[in-house]
Amino acid sequence: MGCIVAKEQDVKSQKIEKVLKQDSRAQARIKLLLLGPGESGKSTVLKQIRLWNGQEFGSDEIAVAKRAIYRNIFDGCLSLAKCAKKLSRTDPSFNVDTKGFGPVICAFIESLPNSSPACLRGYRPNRDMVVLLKKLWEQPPIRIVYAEHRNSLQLPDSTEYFLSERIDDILKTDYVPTEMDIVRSRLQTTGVKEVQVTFPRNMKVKFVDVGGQKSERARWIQCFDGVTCIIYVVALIGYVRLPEDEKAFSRLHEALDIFQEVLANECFRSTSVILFLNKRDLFEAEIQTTPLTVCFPEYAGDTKDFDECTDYILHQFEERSKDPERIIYPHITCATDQNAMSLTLKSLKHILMAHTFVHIF
Ligand SMILES: Nc1nc2c(ncn2[C@@H]2O[C@H](COP(=O)(O)OP(=O)(O)OP(=O)(O)O)[C@@H](O)[C@H]2O)c(=O)[nH]1
Ligand SMILES: [Mg+2]
Repeated sequence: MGCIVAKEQDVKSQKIEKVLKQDSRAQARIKLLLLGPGESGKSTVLKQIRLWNGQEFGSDEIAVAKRAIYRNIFDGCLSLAKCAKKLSRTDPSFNVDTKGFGPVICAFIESLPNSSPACLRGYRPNRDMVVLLKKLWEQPPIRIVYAEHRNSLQLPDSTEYFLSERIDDILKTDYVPTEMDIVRSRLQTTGVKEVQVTFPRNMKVKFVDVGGQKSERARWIQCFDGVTCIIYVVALIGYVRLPEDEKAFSRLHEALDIFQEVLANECFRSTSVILFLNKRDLFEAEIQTTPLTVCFPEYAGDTKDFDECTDYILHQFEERSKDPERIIYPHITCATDQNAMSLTLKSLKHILMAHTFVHIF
């Protein structure tokens, strides 16, 4: 059955591609806008789109990613160390193994110019610093803080990946980040980034990636003209994360509010929306210990059932659309998983082609 549907889809796509090939005017009009709150995974999705399309990372991007990885490790460790230090003073039950832990954490914090976020803005940790951070990560109290407090600390999502799985390679003097390391690295987007992608069979699509942090969202309006489709990316794990804007209850609520605002914009009255409910891996693990009711107290389903929980969240997004005619295409994604993403992107291509076809002719 699935095979027949796929075959029909392929035949349909081929017909549309033929028309697109003949009409360069149509090709130029395909513009996809990636929207969503900060850290939801927009730039990661775009990296996967490029890789899927055979566009490798250039040497400049690799160098930037290497610096970002050092900095991600640093940011993660700094938050953990500060939290551990605070707990060791304020929480008598926090079991600090002073042998090793005290000196390592002190050496780390003392080695910094000044640990306030403003002073560290342009700070670039070097390899020696990363050697120290590896030692810090190995301290049992740091691992306790990571296990018990990571959601409230806003750590970079790849902290554990870099420090547990990749640290030995990262510390090699000739280390060059792998594709996966680059996908896992976190560099906040500022301004508007455009990437032109030529899909197989000569389908040209312009992807526009914007920064999702509150300070960046004011710029979104510049990109609202001529959008074929929006990909709205939201991190499911946001149900246990603090919002950037204190008015919202959680990061997921913040994502819902922004989604509603986007849909209400006149420019998008007839724009299709593809919704990526992202970071499924983190969400799937987290619901085993933290119920969805911490974020949605009215949720009455099984709190450990992934499908039930994600259906409920999807329904919350659908409810924010006031237009019953609007089609929202949902996908549950893990943007760091290359295989899973290639399936999602295949179906994105079909949606896009069908939509563009309807839109133009
Ligand atoms: N575990 C996991 N990490 C993810 C996933 N998607 C993205 N990430 C990581 O989340 C971090 C933030 O992703 P970005 O793509 O930079 O987020 P963004 O939405 O572009 O953020 P802004 O540029 O600030 O708007 C990166 O370290 C990614 O590797 C996912 O599905 N699972
Ligand atoms: Mg980004």
